[in-house]
Order: sequence, then structure tokens, then C-alpha cells
Amino acid sequence: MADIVLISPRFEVSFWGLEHAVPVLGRRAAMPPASLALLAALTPPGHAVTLVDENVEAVDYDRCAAADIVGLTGMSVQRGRMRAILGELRRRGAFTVVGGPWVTVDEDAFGPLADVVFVGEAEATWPLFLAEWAEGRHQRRYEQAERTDMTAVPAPRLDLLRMRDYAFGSLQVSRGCPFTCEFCDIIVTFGRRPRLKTPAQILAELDGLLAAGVRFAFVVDDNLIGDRRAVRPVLRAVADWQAARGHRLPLMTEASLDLAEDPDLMRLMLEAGIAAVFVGVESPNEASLRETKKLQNLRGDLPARVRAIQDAGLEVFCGMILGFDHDDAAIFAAHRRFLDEARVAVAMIGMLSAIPKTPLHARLAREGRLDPADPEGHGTNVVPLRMGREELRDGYRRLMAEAYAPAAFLARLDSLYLEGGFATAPARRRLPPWRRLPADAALFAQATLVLARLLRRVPEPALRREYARRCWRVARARRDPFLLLAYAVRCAMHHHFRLLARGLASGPVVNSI
Ligand code: B12
Ligand code: SF4
Repeated sequence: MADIVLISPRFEVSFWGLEHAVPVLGRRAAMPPASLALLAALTPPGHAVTLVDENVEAVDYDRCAAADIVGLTGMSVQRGRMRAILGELRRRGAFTVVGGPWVTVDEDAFGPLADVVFVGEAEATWPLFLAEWAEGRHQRRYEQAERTDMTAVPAPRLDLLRMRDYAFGSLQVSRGCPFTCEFCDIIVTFGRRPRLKTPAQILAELDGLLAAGVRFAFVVDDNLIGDRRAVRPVLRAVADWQAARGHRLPLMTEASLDLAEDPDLMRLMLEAGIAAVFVGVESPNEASLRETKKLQNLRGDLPARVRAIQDAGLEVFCGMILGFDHDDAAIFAAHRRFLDEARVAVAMIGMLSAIPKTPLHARLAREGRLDPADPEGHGTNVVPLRMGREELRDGYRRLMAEAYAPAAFLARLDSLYLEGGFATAPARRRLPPWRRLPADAALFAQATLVLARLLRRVPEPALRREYARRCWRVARARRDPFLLLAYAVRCAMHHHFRLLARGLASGPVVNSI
């Protein structure tokens, strides 16, 4: 049968790539490419599958040329590298297939460089293609007629990845989100009806992550609470699983801001081991939220709603967007104020970009406000309405520099961790001392190691002293090794964000969609 090689191409430095932080955590990349491990699990027996993540190992083109099928995945920021790899494979006569988030929204991105293109989910089309390929009658393009039945999705083949190279593991509970944000490609690709795996599937995947040595996992759903009723039994099962294992696998996820109004759900998430949530706040400007149809963010005071989630025990990371049609030059200061008031240390700030196939892309195309080539390096394909393009780009650069200046970042972090008395992982704290003690010792050792590695990498003596002093203060004031480790990891993340902001200030701004 077929000899298959599946590749995830190298990334450029990006906010969530955490490229400057992962060495501090003793790893080589942030997260494994989940799609490849899942495609391997979906491959019928008889075929041989090799997975290559170029972020942790080089592509061996001779090996690829000898394979029957070479598959590539990739998101927007990998598209340049995907093209380069496909070009090299084409020169060597390899048979190539591509899928994943970028080609799903830009099907013709690679033209004749790819023999076969997969659009969207591939649980049904990947095995179908393999069967048709074996009979010598495969198609040029595959797209599922029905969305994937998540209750039938197999556990990913983590055994085919070098899991020890990654800082975090990943796990997907659901796909789809009920909301209608104009810029969002998730609802285009996965639909607005959330589809969930069963508790049994999730527990089997959690067992697999622990067995693979994973000590922190990201639940990669775009909105874990898209169907609140359906997610509760999953969270209850995960809570029992965590309790039986001494809460050894902390989790983080993504959720919409309406979480703030559901204390019961937040309590359940905490019991399930979730310690942090990424929330798409997008803008402190109400008119912009209305414009982009982010209506769930318009139900009250934004900083107060974020604080409600933090006060329940979940740290909040935010997604923020600049350059909506209702944003003018005042927007940059408004973002700064919001981050301070909401005590959000980690915020992914970006310029509005229009992903193909989204309603935003269609509207801006109609209005003649798209510039896909962006030859002058404005960092987005959107032509803003109430600002010049340079004004937006330079304001973005300035905001990144200000938000990630050490004093500003550490002040936001301390207002949550120290003054705010932030307390997470309540179920862990309830464990009897004899069960907690070994885990606490390990967490303390990890925190010390992260800090030691960080101090070795930071060239500025003043900043080194500042990180050390703040960690020491948290250790003394909070006396919780879990919080201390979280704080040390935030410092490592800050090291990454600061270098990223510095690169932006002095170099080109590339489109981050
Ligand atoms: C987890 C995640 C990450 C992780 C891990 C990424 C990684 N190394 O794999 C982290 C946090 C590191 C990350 C970072 C970023 N991410 Co990200 N991420 C996601 C997220 C939430 C889930 C991806 C996932 O694991 N899905 C589970 C797998 C099983 O599903 P899948 O990848 O879609 O694969 C299925 C199909 O697509 C298909 N398929 C996929 N590949 C292939 C290949 C072949 C050959 C075939 C046949 C089929 C196929 O089969 C699979 C089964 O159906 C998605 C949103 C989403 N829901 O997809 C965003 C998403 C992919 N990220 C996105 C972006 C923009 C980024 C960042 C650039 C953000 C930033 N500015 O920092 C960074 C940069 C990347 C980096 N350096 O790692 C965008 C990409 C937009 C696009 N359309 O291309 C998405 C779609 C979110 C969004 N809408 O904004 N990300
Ligand atoms: S809440 Fe998030 S996933 Fe849902 S539509 Fe809006 S941007 Fe997309």
C-alpha cells in the first residue's frame, strides 16, 4: 500500500508561536501539529505514515521523493514556506496533496504545485482519497458534503510525533461556534452548530497525553462554550478524571466573553483543570464591536466582565484587533487603557485582516478596500477607513512596544497575581497534603528551572533582576508553587513578546492572518 509522508512547515516568528519562549521552557516548539497526528489515525491499516514537523526537524527531501504521497498542512503564516516545500517536491517529482486552514480559504493558493487539494475537514475525504488513489482514479479536489461527526473521530497518533520536543500538548473537544463575527473564518470552515466529542473520547485522549509525557495541554476549540449544555457532561467527566489523577494535567482553552455571566460553568471548568482562557475581546470600541457583529461582547462593561472571569479563578488572555471601520487615531490609547483596567497581561494584538471566504472579505472586496499584495508592507490586506495605512501600522507598532514594555507588562501581571489575589486550580488546592506535596515540589523545581533558563537568556542585567525580584515576591506572597510556575512562564512569554515587539518596531510588519 502507500508510503505516506505528512509535513507541517516551519513557522516565521509569531505571537503564539512563542519562538523566543519555548527554549526557556526547555522545548523546541510550542505545540505539535494536531492535524497530522489525526490524519495518521484516520489512515486505514496497511499504509505506512511518517510525520514531519519542520519546527523540530528538517524535511528530508530524498525521503519525500521516495514516498508515494507527500501531504502538507498549513495555516496562513505558513503559506510561503508551504510554497517553497511544494516547489522543491515538484522538482523531485513527488506526488503532493495539501490541506489545512490556509488552503481551505484559498483553494488555488498553490496552483499546479499541489496535485490534490483538501478543503475543510477531512475525516471522510482523506480515507476516500486513499481508496481512490489506490484504484488510480483520485480527484483533484476533495471537500466533504457533510460536516464531520465528532463522536466518530479517532484519537490522534501521538506515538508518531516527538512529543518531548513540545511545550504543550493539544486536545480538541468541539468544532464550530454559534456567533457571527464578520472577520471569522472558523464559522466558514466549521459552521455555527458546535459539534462535540463524547466524554469517553476525551478521556481516552487525556490518557494518551499523560502517557506521552504531556504536562500542560491546550484545548484547541475556538469556543469551548459554544454549546453550554452539551459541554457540561464533558467537563464533569474531565473533572472526575483530574481528581483521580491528582490534577496533574492543567489545561487552557478559548471561550467567548459571555462566560463571564455563567459562574456555574466557570466553576465546572476550574474543576476540570482549566486554568486560563483566551477570549476574543477584539476592541474596547463599542461601535467597532457592533460593526463586526461581535454582539456577545456588547452586553456590559468589558473590563468588568473580564475581571469576573479572573475573579472566578480563570486567567484571561485576550485577542485584540485594531483598524475596524469605526476606529480612529484614539483607538490605540483606548486599547492600552482597556488592558490596564482589565488586568490582562497577555494580549494578542493584531491589525484587522480579511481572510478569504469570510463576510468581511466579501464586503471589503465590494467596497474596493482590499490590497492582497500589500507591496508597501502595511501588514494587512485591509485598507482602513478612518486612518491612513501608515498611521494604523505605526500605531500598532507603538501599541505593541508600549504594551510589552517590561514595566507595563509586569504591572498588569502583578495587579492580577499579587494585588488581585488571583487564585486558580481550586481542586488541586483541596487535595490532601500527602498527595499535594510531591506535585508541589515538582512545580517549585520547574518554576526555578524556568526562571534560571530565562535569566541566562536575557542580556539586560536590570530586566534579569526585575524578573527574579518579581518571581521571588510571588513565591513569598502567594506560597503556591502552581502560581509561581504560572508567573515564571508569563515572564518567559513576556521575553518572547518583548522581542517580537522590538522586531516589529525596527523591521517589516507582515500580515499575521
Ligand atoms: C491550535 C492552534 C494553534 C496552536 C498550534 C498550531 C500548530 N503548531 O499546529 C498555536 C497556539 C501555536 C497557534 C498559533 C498560531 N495560529 Co493557530 N490555531 C490553532 C487552532 C485553534 C486549532 C488548530 C488545530 O489544532 N485544529 C485541530 C486539527 C485536527 O484540525 P485542522 O488543523 O483544521 O485539521 C483538519 C483539516 O483542516 C484537515 N487538514 C489539515 N491539514 C491537512 C493536510 C492534509 C494533507 C489533509 C488531507 C487534510 C488536512 O484535516 C484535519 C481533520 O479534519 C486553529 C483554529 C481552528 N479551529 O482550526 C487556529 C488557526 C489555525 N491559527 C491561526 C493563526 C492565524 C495562528 C497564528 C498566526 C496567530 C498569531 N498571530 O500568533 C499563530 C502562528 C502559528 C505558530 N507559530 O504556531 C488561524 C489560521 C488562519 C488560516 N485560515 O490560515 C486559525 C484558523 C485561527 C483563526 N481563525 O484565526 N495556533
Ligand atoms: S466568537 Fe470567535 S470563533 Fe466564534 S464567530 Fe466570533 S471570532 Fe469566530
